[in-house]
Amino acid sequence: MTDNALNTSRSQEIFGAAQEIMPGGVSSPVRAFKSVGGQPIVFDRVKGAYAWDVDGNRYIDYVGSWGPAICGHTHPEVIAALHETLEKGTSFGAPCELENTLAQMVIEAVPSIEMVRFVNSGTEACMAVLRLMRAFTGREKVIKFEGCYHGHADMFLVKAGSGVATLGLPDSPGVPRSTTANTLTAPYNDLEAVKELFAENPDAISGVILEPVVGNAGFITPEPGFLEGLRELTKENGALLVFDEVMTGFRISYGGAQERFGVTPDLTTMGKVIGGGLPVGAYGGKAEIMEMVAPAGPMYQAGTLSGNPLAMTAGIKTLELLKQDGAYERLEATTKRLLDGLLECAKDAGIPITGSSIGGMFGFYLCEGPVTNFEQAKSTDTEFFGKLHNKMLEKGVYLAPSAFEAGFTSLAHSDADIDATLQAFSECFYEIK
Ligand code: KE4
Repeated sequence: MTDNALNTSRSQEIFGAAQEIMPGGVSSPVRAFKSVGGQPIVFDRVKGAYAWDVDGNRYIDYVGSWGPAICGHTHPEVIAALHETLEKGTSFGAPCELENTLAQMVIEAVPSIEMVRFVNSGTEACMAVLRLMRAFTGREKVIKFEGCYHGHADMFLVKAGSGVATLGLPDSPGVPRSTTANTLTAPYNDLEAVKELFAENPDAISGVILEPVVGNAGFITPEPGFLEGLRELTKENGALLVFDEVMTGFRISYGGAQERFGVTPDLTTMGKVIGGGLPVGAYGGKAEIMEMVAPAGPMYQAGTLSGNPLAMTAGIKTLELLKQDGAYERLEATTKRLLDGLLECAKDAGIPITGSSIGGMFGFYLCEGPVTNFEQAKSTDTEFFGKLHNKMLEKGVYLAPSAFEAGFTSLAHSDADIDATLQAFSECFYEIK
């Protein structure tokens, strides 16, 4: 990979205009490159493992639209299926058999899910699942973990990860104290802290919600016994265990983290991959609990575009591709080769680094490690990461524009792409240090 300053004049022109008409020039904060500096790259098109910007520069893409592009961008079979559905309509606002098809696939794949409701984003799924936790248990408090991100609904914007951590927002303005008073937090991987919260709030906690692998504070895996311990603690206290698998669902295995780690929650939220690049979120779990959701039960939740045929089609085709033999073995091998190579490049250059990967997601911190919770994650060298991010762009590699985000591979990333990426990392580490 040769080092060359990128021509991004068209990106700068478009992003400059965007900032005049949209807050920060983006539709979602993390895209604004605030924490890595420099100007966001304006995408023109994507295909497979690659993205091209409006100036014609090509990048190997490790964001993949933040998870959905797990089969590679614009997979021909997904596009063909979408064209077919398009002819019949994009949204009905009425029942459609495609919803049955995707629901059946999700139920067959995910151990905790006997019944599922589709929504339009991970945020909606997490909002609804919290309401369901409260409706089912009659309790108002919820435990979340520092650094975990469950979308931008008020009650979750407490010590959240992703863009909140990236932008250093302590707790967003506009969130009433009365709303977050019922949100209790604990350090990730700290079972004792969870035990204490249950002891301090007897019969008041509806449940515990967590990312079973944290992808919104960088990349933090559960310590042995952590998920199992939460399963026991919630059962002992008459509370629900909820896995937010918006990111890990169909990403770290076909059955998600709950299949991979063998711990079955009561409820699960999903998103990203199950929409195959179109807006889909979902929440599901035991039928006994899900039957509370209107119109089967009294807990209200609704959505104009929920379950629309176009989004269902993209999700169905994406899961069909992922079900094919060898898909996850290939995804795992690609991601592990990338991460192992990255750690080696940094160590060769004498750069402190720690990191790991599971299935099609990975993450690293520029510090000695280990990193088992958000507090430790904050010791990563964000300044070095900013320089690394910018230099990798110059070398044609697009990493998540934040030190507090996971990275994503796809079935389209080739060995040559991984080799080129590792070459770029190695050059960058020596150029920056
Ligand atoms: P959305 O509302 O963005 O579809 O999903 C919210 C959400 C919920 N739960 C988890 C575990 C998530 O990772 C997310 C969204 N993830 C971020 C990336 N870290 C979306 C990117 C963005 O905010 O632009």
